[in-house]
Amino acid sequence: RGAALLLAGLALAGCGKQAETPAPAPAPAAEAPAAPAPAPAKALVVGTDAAYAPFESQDATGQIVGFDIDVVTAVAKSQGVEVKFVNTPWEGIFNTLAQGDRDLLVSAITITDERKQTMDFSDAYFDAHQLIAVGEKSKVTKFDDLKKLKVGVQTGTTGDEVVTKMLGKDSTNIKRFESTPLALKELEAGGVDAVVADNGVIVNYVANNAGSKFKTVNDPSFAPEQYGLAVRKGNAELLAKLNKGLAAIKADGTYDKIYAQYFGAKDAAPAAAA
Ligand code: LYS
Repeated sequence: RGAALLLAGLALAGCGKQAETPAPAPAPAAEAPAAPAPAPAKALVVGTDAAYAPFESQDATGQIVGFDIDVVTAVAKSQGVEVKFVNTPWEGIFNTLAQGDRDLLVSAITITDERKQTMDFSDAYFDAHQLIAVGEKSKVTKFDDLKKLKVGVQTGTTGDEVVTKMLGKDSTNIKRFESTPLALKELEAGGVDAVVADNGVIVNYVANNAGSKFKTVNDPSFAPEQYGLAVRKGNAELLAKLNKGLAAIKADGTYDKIYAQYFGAKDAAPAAAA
């Protein structure tokens, strides 16, 4: 009798085991394709390093805002395309474009011959130049005065380039930061004597951080720079659209409106024409 119970138990256990491994449920039949209405065009993915106010930054709610964002949004609207902005760290931003993770980049990117080797640029949409930020009591009056000082820059920027040229490639006095605000924070903390970065972002920082006690120093040796939208090398179709859009928003006053919102009214000179 004991053996019979044992057998019964084994049989049950066997059943249980079987029940534990049911055959996989058949996958639900694929939905029949929807009516052949044209699918809405996929939004262009726009990479931007949102740590560069007033060009691109995150507001209190985490939304990406700024001059660059408004310009690209207006360009896209004029061309009837959707855009989606994705916060993308500066270091590696060009790779995200090359690899196809982003369709275009807007990030206060200076058009340079070196970058043109690996990407294509739209017509210029903004004029810029380097600017020096120093403590308000600093004796620095020109770029040359930085030669023996500790200088903060954002890695891989045109600011990094000019400072590297001035101080020498192997200078241990160059402190490289992931973002320009971090470099400026370090200037505030006294860890560097100066920061060299784009004029717009330095002027904005000084204006919004009264406690920073900085002054700015310009130098005639700083070359004029121009920002462009970057697309993958050879993406002529998108490039043409962007240039058409830029021309349209410049022609209809949209660009000037956006510009005035961030930088005040432009002077009468038709300098906006790229
Ligand atoms: N315009 C400079 C450059 O292209 C600085 C860009 C930094 C953007 N976060 O190198």
